[in-house]
Amino acid sequence: MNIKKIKPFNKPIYITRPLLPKLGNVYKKIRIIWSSKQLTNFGYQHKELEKKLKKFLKVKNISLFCNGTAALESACRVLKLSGEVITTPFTFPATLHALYWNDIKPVFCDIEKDTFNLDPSKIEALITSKTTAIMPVHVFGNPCAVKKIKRIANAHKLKVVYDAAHAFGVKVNGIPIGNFGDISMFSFHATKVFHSIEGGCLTFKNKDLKNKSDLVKNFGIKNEEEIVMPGTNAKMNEIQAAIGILNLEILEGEIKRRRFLTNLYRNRLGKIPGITVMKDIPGVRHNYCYFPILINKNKYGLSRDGVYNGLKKFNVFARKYFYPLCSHFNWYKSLPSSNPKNLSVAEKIAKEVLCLPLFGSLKSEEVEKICDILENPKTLL
Ligand code: T4K
Repeated sequence: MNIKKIKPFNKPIYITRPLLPKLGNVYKKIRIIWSSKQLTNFGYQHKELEKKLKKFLKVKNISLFCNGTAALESACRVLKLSGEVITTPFTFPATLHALYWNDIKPVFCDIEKDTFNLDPSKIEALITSKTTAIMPVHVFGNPCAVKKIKRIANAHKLKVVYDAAHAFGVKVNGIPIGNFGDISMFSFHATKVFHSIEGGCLTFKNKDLKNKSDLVKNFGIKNEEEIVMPGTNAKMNEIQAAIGILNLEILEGEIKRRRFLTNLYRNRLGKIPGITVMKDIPGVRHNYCYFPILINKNKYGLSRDGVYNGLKKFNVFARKYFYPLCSHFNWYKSLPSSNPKNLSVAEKIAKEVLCLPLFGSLKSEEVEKICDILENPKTLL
């Protein structure tokens, strides 16, 4: 096969670029905030965003946060989780950090090879008398096996906290994803499909959990004279909330564009031996937050790391989400559940996965060119 001569991109192509509302609309919002002089502590923008998100996510209760990590840490606190929590090693470090800062020991469970999510058939064997909860992650926005996880949690009286950082706007058989488990956490970081620069939220069925969570994020202050619990400061400010409101208005266009680009990638890369692309799951409304591929070194002729480094020469900055596994962190690697033998699927996927650039302002020609580069592994050498 002839190797096509392909020139590097003349500007870096990153894994993502943030959704940006029109600057004129941002100015208008800033003018309103400036004239109100209320910059944080539950002002008008905060209230508006909370109302709009509750409607958009179709959840009973919601509490906004300054970021997703603080939200997840607070979720553990309001549920009083302790002892051991069963979770996945194939996630961003923040999932595990939320447990660490609550003095909770993670128990790592292997993942499914098709969704990269916690494998429900392996959860029960890990439950002990110390287990208080399951913390699954909807990795890359693919929903976890929510029904099976619910059945296991009910049978063993465990709480379920979903790390839904990637899953904003996802639905399972018409049910918006924030309705599963006791609590779900969404991240609104600039790299997410929907964002407020930094930010996040918790969603709950139980109003009491929302009330507690509203207290926890504001130092435990009930009123000027009553501090009812030890809290933290994890509030979303007015500028974050205003950006969230503006981005919510343009989100559908972003998801539509990402779906188009995802299909462009899938049509081209799905035909290349050694490259596996993920498919849409029947009954799921996806948000197309990431475009992960798996690279089988033997069949493709080049390793994942070879592709990652090769793409850099073309000014393409793909990311190895999620490598290394969290079970490899120094402070976790000696746990019995970190034994690679018990995490064989996660170990394999972490070595093969690569997320390619995907964002609304990415051009079709840029996706086509990335596919041209990947079509022949020798191009990457
Ligand atoms: N749980 C899960 C499963 C998560 O994935 C995350 C966060 C969390 C919990 C915690 O939620 P937060 O506390 O963050 O709300 C990024 C994000 O910082 C992080 O939010 C995200 N997951 C993770 C998957 O990705 P990095 O270290 O890879 O980001 P960084 O700075 O290398 O950015 C990636 C690329 O994005 C850059 O190369 C360029 C582009 N970019 C980035 C930023 C920040 C921009 O174009 N503009 C920007 O402002 O972690």
